Amino acid sequence: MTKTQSALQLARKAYEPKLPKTLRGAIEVVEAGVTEPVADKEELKKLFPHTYGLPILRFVEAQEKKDYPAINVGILLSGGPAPGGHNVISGLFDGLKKNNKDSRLFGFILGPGGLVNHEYKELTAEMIDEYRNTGGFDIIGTGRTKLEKEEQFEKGLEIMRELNIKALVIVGGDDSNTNAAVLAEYYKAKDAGIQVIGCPKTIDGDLKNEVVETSFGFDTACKIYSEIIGNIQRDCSSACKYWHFIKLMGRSASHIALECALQTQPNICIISEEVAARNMTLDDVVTYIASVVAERAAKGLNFGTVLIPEGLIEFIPAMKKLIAELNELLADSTEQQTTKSSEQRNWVISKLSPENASIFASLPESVANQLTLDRDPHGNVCVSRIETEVLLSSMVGTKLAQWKAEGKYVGKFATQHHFLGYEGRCGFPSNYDADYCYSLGYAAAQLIVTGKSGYMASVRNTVAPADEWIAGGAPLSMMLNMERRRGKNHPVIKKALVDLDGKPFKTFAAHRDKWARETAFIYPGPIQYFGPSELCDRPTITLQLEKAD
Ligand code: FBP
Repeated sequence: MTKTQSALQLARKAYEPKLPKTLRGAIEVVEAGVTEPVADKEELKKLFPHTYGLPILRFVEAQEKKDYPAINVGILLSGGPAPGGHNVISGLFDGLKKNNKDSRLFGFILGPGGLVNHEYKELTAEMIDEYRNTGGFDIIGTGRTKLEKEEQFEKGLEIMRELNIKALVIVGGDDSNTNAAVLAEYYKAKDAGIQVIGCPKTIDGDLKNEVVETSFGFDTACKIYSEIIGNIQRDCSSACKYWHFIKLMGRSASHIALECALQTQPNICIISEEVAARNMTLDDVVTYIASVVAERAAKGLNFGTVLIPEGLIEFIPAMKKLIAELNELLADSTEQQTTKSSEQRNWVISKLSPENASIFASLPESVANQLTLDRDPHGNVCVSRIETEVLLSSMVGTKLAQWKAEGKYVGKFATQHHFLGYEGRCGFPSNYDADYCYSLGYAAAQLIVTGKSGYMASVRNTVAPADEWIAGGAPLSMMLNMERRRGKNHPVIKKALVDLDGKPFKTFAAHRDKWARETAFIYPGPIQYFGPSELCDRPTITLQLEKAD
């Protein structure tokens, strides 16, 4: 039985993603000079002897089309979904077929686990056509298995040899592209004949550098969240009775919160990176929010919006130290931990340093418990499960009650809580993400047919019309540095945090006091897919500001 499809799904099927001019005809590769990683050069040179120092690649129009042999390629989607993944697959498929119609594409099921467990399906034209320009990763699914053990690499090799696969595309965030870098090095060192290409995905927007200007999905997710924030703000300024505390996904970096603030002009937006740079305590953050609430209340405005990045807790310096010690303790500990949460709490307190033990003991029980929950396979705290919006609003409530008793505040403080996360990760990709992802997939195909490995597909200059986008490849090794994970030093791709000297933050900082005092809300409305380019193809404000120079 054919599945019922929505009117938009049917209409989007017909959408033809825009490709850069240089990818449309015959293509040639141009190499720039050798590259170096951002830090820890000597250590990384030793760990990645075969893929260290590769040149940046750029595709240009060629005079004549080259013939490439048919090739079998595998693809896997890794980590959280992000709008546009299906277009990476369709761009890769079309790019491979353009070079040789006998090339084949295999998808590994549920992420890296599918490669290791030999679960796959061949992706045919009919299957891919069903998913063009749709959100989600459901064509093959995704997972967070970390590829780190030699036996996993060997299991992968086994199935790829069986399917005669010569290249593997790993679509993921910083951790998954770290996997891609490690795998590329391993297969090159072994002369296994398998190329590995990464692709920058994550709604978090923290996988970017001089050659990768954004990760796909960030654009759509921010537009979806901004639509919802705008709707909440309109309700807020209609009913005039609630303070809305809105937590936004984004694991570590505050790019999503910042972009949504630029799109919607809330009364308050906390930027974790600023909290860390200013060495702020939890109480400082609470006092700042309470002051804005009190200032507005004095003018009779007992309503407003507060945007909170989900990673905030980890950026408060004292909390960061606590989490680092908890990570080591929970990674190393072989001691039996009891299941009752009060006993678990006491056990943790008894093991922590006195300074961290006292902070841990002072936290509300629910937050303390959330901090000791299982880590993800990469050793990260599952920040999306920590209810920071509830923690902050209750602490603000307590502070305001104190101020009221002291006669410093007169007003009403009623709250609503929201967590915007999963509702933005699988939306229909915006035109920007649909075009960007299709181009990334197409660029990956070109890297593969030209024999490259250890590269991330890259498409730049995306604030310009798609015609002028610059496609190529960025060496994964240039993005690595050494970081402490689960109690040990590991090579990982450096996360791009919000740059406090960058234009997006400075623009926000220049306006936030006005947005706090006044009600200057903006209502972005839903993503537009059909209509004039200025309405439908516009990139994020973050990207526009970053590229404005
Ligand atoms: P990726 O970095 O894998 O793209 O994950 C993004 C993200 O949505 C984060 O914003 C969030 O903290 C996390 O995934 C939630 O993970 P999960 O899907 O496992 O609940």
